[in-house]
Amino acid sequence: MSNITRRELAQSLVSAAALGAAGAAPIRAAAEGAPKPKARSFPDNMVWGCATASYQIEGAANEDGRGPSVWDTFSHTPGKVFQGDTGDVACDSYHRYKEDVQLLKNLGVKGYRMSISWSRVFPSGKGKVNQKGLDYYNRVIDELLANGIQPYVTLFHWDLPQALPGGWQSRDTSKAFGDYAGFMAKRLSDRVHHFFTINEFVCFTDLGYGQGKFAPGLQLPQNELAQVRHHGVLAHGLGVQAIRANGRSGTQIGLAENSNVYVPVVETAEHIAAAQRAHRELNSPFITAVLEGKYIDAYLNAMGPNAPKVENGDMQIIGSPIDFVGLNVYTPQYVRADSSTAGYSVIKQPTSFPRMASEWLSIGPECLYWAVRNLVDLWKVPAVYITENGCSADDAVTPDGRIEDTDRIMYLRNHLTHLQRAASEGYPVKGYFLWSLLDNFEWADGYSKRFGLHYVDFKTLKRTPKLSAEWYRELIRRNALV
Ligand code: PNW
Repeated sequence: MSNITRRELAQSLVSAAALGAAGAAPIRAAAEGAPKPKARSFPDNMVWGCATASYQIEGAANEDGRGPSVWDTFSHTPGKVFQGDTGDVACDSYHRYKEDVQLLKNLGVKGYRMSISWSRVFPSGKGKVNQKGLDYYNRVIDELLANGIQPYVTLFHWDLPQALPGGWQSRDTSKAFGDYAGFMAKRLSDRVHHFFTINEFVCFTDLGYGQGKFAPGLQLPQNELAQVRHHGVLAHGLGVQAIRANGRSGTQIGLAENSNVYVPVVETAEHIAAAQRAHRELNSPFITAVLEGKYIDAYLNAMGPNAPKVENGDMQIIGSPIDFVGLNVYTPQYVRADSSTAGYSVIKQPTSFPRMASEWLSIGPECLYWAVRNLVDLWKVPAVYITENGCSADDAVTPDGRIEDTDRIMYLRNHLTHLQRAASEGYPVKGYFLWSLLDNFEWADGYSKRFGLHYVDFKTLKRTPKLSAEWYRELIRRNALV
């Protein structure tokens, strides 16, 4: 106390008094129904939306000529997915897509992020096209547009055609992805203006081929895993080039990536710089490689003899210019500056750190702000979409059929407060896609974890809007925090 001078104390009292005087007016104005102060608003052209993915919602796994994907094989392998759940039926969106478009319309969203099942369109991953599979996506896209909703299309959300030999261990899969991406751009870019090449590299590479928790369930040694990652980013680059070559001019191309988000422990210059450095170095196999067109020394040194084998021209392909970056943001990692060689360290979360219903989903809403800020400060990205954010919750149905998910609203409200901060500081936030429209097949957790704004009864497939759907509709209507 004695270190605070009288002058400082007096000054803070003066400013508190001034705030009090100025503060009186807005309180009256709000009570009179005046517009919300700008401080809570989002940019005028903000695209509000919801996100889903093909294998998680479509079902109809064996219909109209769809070929199996690695997730069909994996989910049908005993012991791989919670209680043996599969995506055979999922939310049956294949047949109920019109109803789902009405759910979107009722929310008032401008955009819908959906993914294409590669093996529905190319049952063998390449070669002969399955017209009936393509027709399904034409119907969905036309239905969205007829309801004033723009489709934002992800080309690969983990459901790799089973028929591709070697999966992502093979470089040919990257080439097959490029061909498929070019084909889809040719067929859809008259109506689809935004494409995401690939969703979340780390999940289908490290979780699929390293830890074995996701399809195809392998546990490869480090050098082979590094090659799988390399084929993932190479596929992205080939996809970007193919969409540019085959899509209409003006088609916007990006990816949907879940970079680790490094949050400075305290907002001081040194911790902010440390978090930014961690962001670049600890995301080096993926977003750093894509945006810099190289594997930085931090990655190559860490991998040593296990570093990926890179062919001539690969890095240029991987670094092909993109129009925007999509970020899937769920959890924070806290970083502080220190005197180690790296100059920073990532702090272990205490066991009491709050979480949502999924074990991995710790709650640190400021991660939404730092995800955007680190990305844009590091690489001057011109446009950012939040392509996923949302949470699992222990949703219960009341006797009169309501789902009062106040915890999900808490999660979303707090995250969006930090997105609003990023936008109001001038970071180029263009849109937000909430994960997810519906409860759905949550990968290895099967149907046990619910992320939807709409509750799905997996026996009847009935959809019921949760309280969070009502809340999101109001936020969209105001284009401001609620
Ligand atoms: C993302 N983790 O996956 C996916 O893009 C969605 O398909 C998925 O349903 C959603 O987030 C919710 O999980 C993740 O273990 C899966 O850290 C697992 C993790 C992160 C993201």
